[in-house]
Parts: sequence; structure tokens; C-alpha cells
Amino acid sequence: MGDHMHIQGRSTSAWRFLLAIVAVAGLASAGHAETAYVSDQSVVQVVSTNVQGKNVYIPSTIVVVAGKPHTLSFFNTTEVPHGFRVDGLDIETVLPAQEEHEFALPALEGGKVYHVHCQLHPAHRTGTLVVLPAAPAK
Ligand SMILES: [Cu+2]
Repeated sequence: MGDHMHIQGRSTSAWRFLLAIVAVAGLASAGHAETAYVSDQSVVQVVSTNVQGKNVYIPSTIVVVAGKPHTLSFFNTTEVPHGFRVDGLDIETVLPAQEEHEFALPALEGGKVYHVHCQLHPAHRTGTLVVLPAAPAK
């Protein structure tokens, strides 16, 4: 009788352990699926410039939230035009020299990271466009 109860106790705690693993795994996957962002940002400023000989966008990582259009407001401080191209989306624009230039970035799919660069010159002004997943509309 004593042995029987002992075995039952062990078997119960093994089940509890398994259930705990399943519960934790469930929470982890649900939490991942629900990571989403709300943004009040509709205009993103980007400076196209030359810093001590290096051609850059500042910021070099542009962050937007999915599902709504944004305006990228560029200011190219240099004396020549430079480009802005998002390869993965096949969209690009030209930034005139020493001028403010607005570019309409359409609503994009979230959870994506794109390489961006100047398409007018070889391999400079490289950067990243991050599109965060949007929270569902309420
Ligand atoms: Cu360029």
C-alpha cells in the first residue's frame, strides 16, 4: 500500500512537470505572435550627408511601423544629388543637392528588414529600413 502511493505520487509530479513545459511553450509562442507596435510617427527625418569623407544617411537605421504610409523627409547636405533605394521593395528616389526632399513611403508589411543604399553611386550610403509589425486596429 505504501509503495503504491509512492509510485502514484511520482507519476503525478511527472505529469505536472510535463504540463508546466506545455504551458510555458504555449505562453512563449503566444507572446511572440503578439509582439506589435503602435506609432504616432508619420514623418521620419533623414539627413544625407558626408561626415569626414564618409557618405552616410543619418540615421542609418530607419524604423517605421507596418500598415500605414510614412513621409521620409530627406535633407541632402552635399553638393551633388544622391539616391535612396530600398532593394527589397524596388522603390527609389533621388535626393537633390542641398535641398529638403519628401518621399512618400507606402504602407508596408511588418516584420521585415530591408537594405537601403544610394543607387546613383557604387556602395555608399548603406543603411537599414526596419518595418515593425503593427498592433491590430482597435
Ligand atoms: Cu550617392
